[in-house]
Amino acid sequence: MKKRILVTRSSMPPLEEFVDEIRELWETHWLTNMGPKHKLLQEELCKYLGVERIDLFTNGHMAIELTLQALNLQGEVITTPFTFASTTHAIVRNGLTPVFCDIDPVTYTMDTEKLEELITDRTCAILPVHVYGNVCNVEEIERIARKHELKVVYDAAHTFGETYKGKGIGTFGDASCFSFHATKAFNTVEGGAVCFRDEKLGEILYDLKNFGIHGPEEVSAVGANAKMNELCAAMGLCNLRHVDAEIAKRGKVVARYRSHLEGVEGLQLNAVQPEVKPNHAYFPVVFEEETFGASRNEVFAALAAAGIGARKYFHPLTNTFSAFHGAYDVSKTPVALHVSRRVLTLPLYADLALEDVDEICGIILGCRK
Ligand code: T4K
Repeated sequence: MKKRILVTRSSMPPLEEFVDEIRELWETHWLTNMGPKHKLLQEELCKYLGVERIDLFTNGHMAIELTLQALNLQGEVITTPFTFASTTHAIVRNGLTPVFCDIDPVTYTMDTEKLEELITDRTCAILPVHVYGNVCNVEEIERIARKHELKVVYDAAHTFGETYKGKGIGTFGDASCFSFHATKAFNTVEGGAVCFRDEKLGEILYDLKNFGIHGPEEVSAVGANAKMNELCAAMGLCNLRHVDAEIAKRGKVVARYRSHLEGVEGLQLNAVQPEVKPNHAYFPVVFEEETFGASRNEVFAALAAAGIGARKYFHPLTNTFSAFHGAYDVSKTPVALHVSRRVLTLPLYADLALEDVDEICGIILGCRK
């Protein structure tokens, strides 16, 4: 059966608004390489995200990969395997060694109780993930990083617009890397950004995203091409005007899911973090077969049969990818393994009809034996 409801659907501005936004590009012929739209989006995002410094990239992955390169790291980076391929790939593609810390069973973010024991004299950085928009234990990570003089780079791909204790989420760590992919709460079609503390780091990042070109006659680093183009920046400028409304609509969808699923035995819904202003990026549910009466895979199949495309974000764990040829011992991250075998991310986007949520929940609850 053809899927009628997918796990998400890109937010898009009214077509006329986008056409108006890009009209001047047809006059100037300036399409990329840090043009006026790029500059304006940077300024607008600094205000919206409550950060001082930001740079834009082609995508969230290059934001992470080039940040690690810019920090000139060597050795081991402590991270979590309960994430998208990008996080671990960014480490490995920099010639660094990922060391996997287990996750907290409630927030699915790095379990800071297990972090310090993984630090060795080869550790250079920590790369925690605010997975599903759940904010990591930033205070404890900061304390441990300071004590051991480690860099902290957050994978903030899922946390656009969130605040923790009133502070923009991009203000934590040495850098925070956002994704503006089409599937995210805020998108620039493809895109990403790095918020950073140190101006020097920003200067290096700026060069690295443009081949390492430092001046008209100087190439001082082996960079990549990771510049956000003007059409993507224009999409960002339009989407930014609507993002609060889109997030509010997502919040209504989440509330409807909770009205059906909260308190059902054997289901663990995503944590509500009282000090976080959420962006409702994802709606993950963990299914405990013994108490719920159906497994994650059974629910997944029942939804698929009804044309509903839930996703197993994040399964498999990155430390089990065949790309790594068994290099990592998954038994060291048992909580992550437990969650990844049981989690299903339910459809969530601004215009998802509440009646569709009712139907999805009906199918889920109907799976119980
Ligand atoms: N770190 C983390 C923790 C991440 O989750 C990600 C990306 C990154 C880093 C890297 O950021 P980017 O380099 O991607 O900016 C999707 C996204 O491609 C990816 O951005 C995202 N995480 C990941 C969790 O999900 P897929 O393979 O599941 O995408 P796909 O093509 O199956 O799309 C999912 C659904 O979204 C579709 O069923 C329908 C909808 N959709 C998709 C596209 C492409 C749209 O409505 N419009 C679209 O244009 O990876």
